[in-house]
Amino acid sequence: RGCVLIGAPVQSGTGRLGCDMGPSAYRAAGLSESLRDLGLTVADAGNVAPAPFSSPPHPNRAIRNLAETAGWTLALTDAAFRHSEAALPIFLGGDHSLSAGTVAGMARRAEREGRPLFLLWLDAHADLHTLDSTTSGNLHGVPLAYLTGRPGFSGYFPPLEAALDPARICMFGLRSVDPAEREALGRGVRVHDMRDIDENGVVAPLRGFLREVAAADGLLHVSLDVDFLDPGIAPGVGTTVPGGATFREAHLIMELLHDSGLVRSLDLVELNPFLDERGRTALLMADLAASLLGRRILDKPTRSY
Ligand code: DIR
Ligand code: MN
Ligand code: MN
Ligand code: MN
Repeated sequence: RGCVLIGAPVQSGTGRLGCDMGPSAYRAAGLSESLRDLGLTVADAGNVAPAPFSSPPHPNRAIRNLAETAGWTLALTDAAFRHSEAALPIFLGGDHSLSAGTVAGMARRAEREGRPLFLLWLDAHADLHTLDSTTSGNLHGVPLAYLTGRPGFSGYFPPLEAALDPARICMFGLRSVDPAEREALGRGVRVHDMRDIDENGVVAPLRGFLREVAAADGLLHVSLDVDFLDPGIAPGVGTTVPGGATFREAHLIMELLHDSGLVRSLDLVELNPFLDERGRTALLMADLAASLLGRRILDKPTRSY
């Protein structure tokens, strides 16, 4: 199975412009070439465009770009489903609202194969706001509430075909949670926040989750938010939070994921090239993708970030 790159220049879900340059930055960082060097077949499907969608005005006046974000969700659900049949899709974001679509499309793929979908969410944030609870109005904060079937999305977002069971979601890197998201976190999501990573590392917790995915014969989708990483190594994102994952913690997660053979699809989200320093965050994210797809330390190109 080869890979297919799919650009998702979504920025309707964030308060800052620049995420629409993400797909270009990954291409300029040589992502295709790095994956080809691993012996993989790599296609580039170009960029997706949002589908037309009309949402009525929402009573929460803080929300911005609702119809546009819903249109992206619709288009990306379709793209994820289509491109995941024969290849491993890598979605080049774009802000994290795009995962409402990519994960919904992978849920349809899993359904089609009669297997459960599991989700690994690597992020400083829980992204569990509903349309009613978001106070920032930035829809990159809502995809997991939509995907788990929380109330209030009906009529505003495309209808969800199958809600994801929170017990099949595993988060790593959490360190910024809004009060309204805390209660939703209690619904069975498996959470390894930064305190947990500091104390226990990433290996045992991740292996535990991967064992469950394997035992259920599941499909695994990985959603990697740039702000999972410490801002010192990944400055190219609009919502930096101190105390993030280190270079080796992040690569080790990717290396373990590769060894598991369970990953079926990947999002690279929240890169804002306008805030980056000479492409270093784009290069790091591209290198993490390469580790997930099989690059080992001894194969690594020498690079200074
Ligand atoms: C905050 C920040 N929880 C919000 N969220 C995200 O605006 O809802 N930042 N996702 O990346
Ligand atoms: Mn996020
Ligand atoms: Mn985040
Ligand atoms: Mn975000």
